[in-house]
Amino acid sequence: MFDNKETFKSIFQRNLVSKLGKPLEEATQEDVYHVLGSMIREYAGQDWATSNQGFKQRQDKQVYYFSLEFLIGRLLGNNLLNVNELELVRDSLADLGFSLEDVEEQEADAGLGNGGLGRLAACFLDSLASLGYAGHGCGIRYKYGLFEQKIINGNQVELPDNWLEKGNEWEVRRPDKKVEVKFWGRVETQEENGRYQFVTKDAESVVAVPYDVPIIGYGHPHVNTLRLWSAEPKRESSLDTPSNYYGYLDYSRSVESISEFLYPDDSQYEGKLLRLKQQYFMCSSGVQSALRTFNKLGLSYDRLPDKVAFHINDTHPTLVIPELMRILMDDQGYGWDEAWDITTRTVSYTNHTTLSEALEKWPVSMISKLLPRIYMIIEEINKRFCAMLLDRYPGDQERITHLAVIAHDQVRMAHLAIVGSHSVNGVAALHTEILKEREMAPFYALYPERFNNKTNGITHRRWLMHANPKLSHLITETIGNAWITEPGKLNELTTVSQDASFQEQFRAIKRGNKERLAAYILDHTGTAVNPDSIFDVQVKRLHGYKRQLLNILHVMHLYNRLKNDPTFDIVPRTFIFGAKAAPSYYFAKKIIKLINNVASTINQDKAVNDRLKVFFLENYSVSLAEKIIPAADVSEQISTAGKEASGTGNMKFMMNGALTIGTMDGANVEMAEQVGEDNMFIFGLRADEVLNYVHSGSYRPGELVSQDNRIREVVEQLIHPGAFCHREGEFWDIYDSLVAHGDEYFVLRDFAAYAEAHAAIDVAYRDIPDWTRKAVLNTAQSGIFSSDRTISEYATDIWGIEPVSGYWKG
Ligand code: 26V
Repeated sequence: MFDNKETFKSIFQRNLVSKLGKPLEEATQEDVYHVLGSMIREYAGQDWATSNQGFKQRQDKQVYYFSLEFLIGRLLGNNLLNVNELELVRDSLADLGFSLEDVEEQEADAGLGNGGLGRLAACFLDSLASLGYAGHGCGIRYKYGLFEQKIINGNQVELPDNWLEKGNEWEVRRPDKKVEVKFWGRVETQEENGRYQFVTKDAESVVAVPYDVPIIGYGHPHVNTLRLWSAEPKRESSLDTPSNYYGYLDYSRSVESISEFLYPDDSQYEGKLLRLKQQYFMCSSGVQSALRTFNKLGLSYDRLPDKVAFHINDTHPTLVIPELMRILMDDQGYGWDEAWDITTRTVSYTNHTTLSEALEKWPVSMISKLLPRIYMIIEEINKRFCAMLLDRYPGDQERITHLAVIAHDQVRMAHLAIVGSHSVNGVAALHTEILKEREMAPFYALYPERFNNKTNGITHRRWLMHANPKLSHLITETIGNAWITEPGKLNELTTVSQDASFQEQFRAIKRGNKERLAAYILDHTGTAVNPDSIFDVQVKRLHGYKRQLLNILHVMHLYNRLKNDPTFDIVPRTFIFGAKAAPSYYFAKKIIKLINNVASTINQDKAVNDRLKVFFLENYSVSLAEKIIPAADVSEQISTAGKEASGTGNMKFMMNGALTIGTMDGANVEMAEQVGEDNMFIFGLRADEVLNYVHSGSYRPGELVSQDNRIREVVEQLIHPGAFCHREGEFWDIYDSLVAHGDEYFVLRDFAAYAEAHAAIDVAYRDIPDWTRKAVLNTAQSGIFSSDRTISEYATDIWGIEPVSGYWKG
């Protein structure tokens, strides 16, 4: 791209003048960010056009990954990495008096997602482009991303995330590619030549305008598209009377609200009309736009499944199924059976959770009014599906009601997604087993060939090469650079895991990352951190099943011991938390408050704060994760077994050489298979044991409270004013959830095992060479968790595609 530093510097300065009218001396860091970003975007534009032409000429099958969430984070550093200009730009900017790291800080995170599901979609985009697949994202350009979290007096406060305030260098508005999406109205049936035609009358039209973001592949000129849709009002010509004009303003505001904000709830379904509108808006726009591209090939729609795959990320985009049926039947004239065959062969679906409270069920009254034609189609899908079931299970009405797509006046989106697609996958081996054997067992009995597992992955380009450049260099110096394109080769590090000089360098890098995080913490909290302490980190969304509560109760216990037992000797430990709670999730917010109370008491207590410190870092986000994860020694992955579908943070920590303390849940199970249980700290109930307790109803947390002094002491501290509880009953709700309401997440049941695992960490950390060996082995065995592996599996097993261009080996 730039031949050398001098060329870069002169092009850069020219752009500074032409774009901002500023000479170098007057440029701010923000100016540098904007100019550099626009240069990279424009440069990628060439390859983008070439990639698109290539797709068309070769008639490559296109994958469209539909997701309500893409948690991208920042793009500057990653794009520089992928176009292979990171070093040159860093050095050149340094010559000009700027630090690339500081310039990167100017970019707002694209926080268009809640957590794991949205971040997975972003990792997948990076892998699709880097492996040279024709695979694109389809989502919504929310004006406001996930809220910004502030902690005030220990409580979470949400502020709007106005991420577009300073503009977005990466997007291109494409008004020429707009489509129209229709809501409300009524369906009229007309008979034409003996065939029924369905026409929706008096519908409200919304214009969907795409904003395209180039997704640049690593090391070769392959650029895919993330197409984010924005809702705009349709301009009517007859606004001549004042009442019409005010009516138009109302309409216009209601339209714009569709792409206004991302719903900040995860794992908690709420039947909000606006959310349903968002879903259909995205599905309809994406399907129409993909079919427009397909149309240019001049092929029959019979060939659609050979040329197009629609993948739906969780059930949120399930309306892709009836929308495709609608277009095939109403616009293309297909009969039901042919349209159904084409649709099911085109669509595939990933399940991301078995939590029943997250399952989407839309009220029939809502869907049928908002989307009358779509609802008719869903009804017909349900009718035919139930008829098939009746044939198979005659008289078994109970089973049929249990499986139906529509029952009890609700449309069950997961059922619609399974029935209407050719592939259903879970996101880790254990999760897929639970789907097959438990949650979706009756569907598995019907369609065993549809179910498959695709264990999640993370892009090692963002999470290792970009987040931890020094470790990446050390790895390359040691085993060569083949691991970059074949991350499985990280396992060649196994041979140096005990090499003293390698270990020393590995540790120095971790230490440097810890110093950097310590500086961040000091800057943001005013409290100093000892970089020689064990950095023990739990960062993820706040949810009961993720058990941040188990972690903080154990910290409270450590504090109690340090205060009461003068012989208690521990390696200094710094516990770090980061988590956003859904704004309406009362219990989760109480846990944030508890963590902050504990942090403030411990950090101020001179009797312990040389050995124990606790931090809650506010506004956990992708860019903060990139600072925290490379600095971690211990990774907390402690969900109630059977509840965490996969987890992906677990993989990021592993890749960066942290040791996991975790339950046998989600992908932790496969991590243990890779690295060996000796190199992790596995504890707690297994998924089948949890299930047995649930079935038998035999778990009695109250007994643990009376039997175990440690537990009794900490649960009492939740309600009696003292070190952690500032007023009588401050944490009654937490106390009750554990003691009176049966401790749904088995926090107390796993407490003893968890404390034991922590004690084992304390012992293990004292043997520095052996700890380092384990850490190196974790990095070495993490390659399989690259999303490149995951995406290759989706490509082969689900989408039936091959790379259309290969890595550039230059
Ligand atoms: C659910 C809902 C429910 C309705 C309201 C809006 C909303 C928004 C997001 C979600 C997603 C919940 C599912 C989810 O995020 N699952 C996570 O997916 C990760 C990627 O597969 C996986 O690693 C995590 O274990 C899983 O919890």
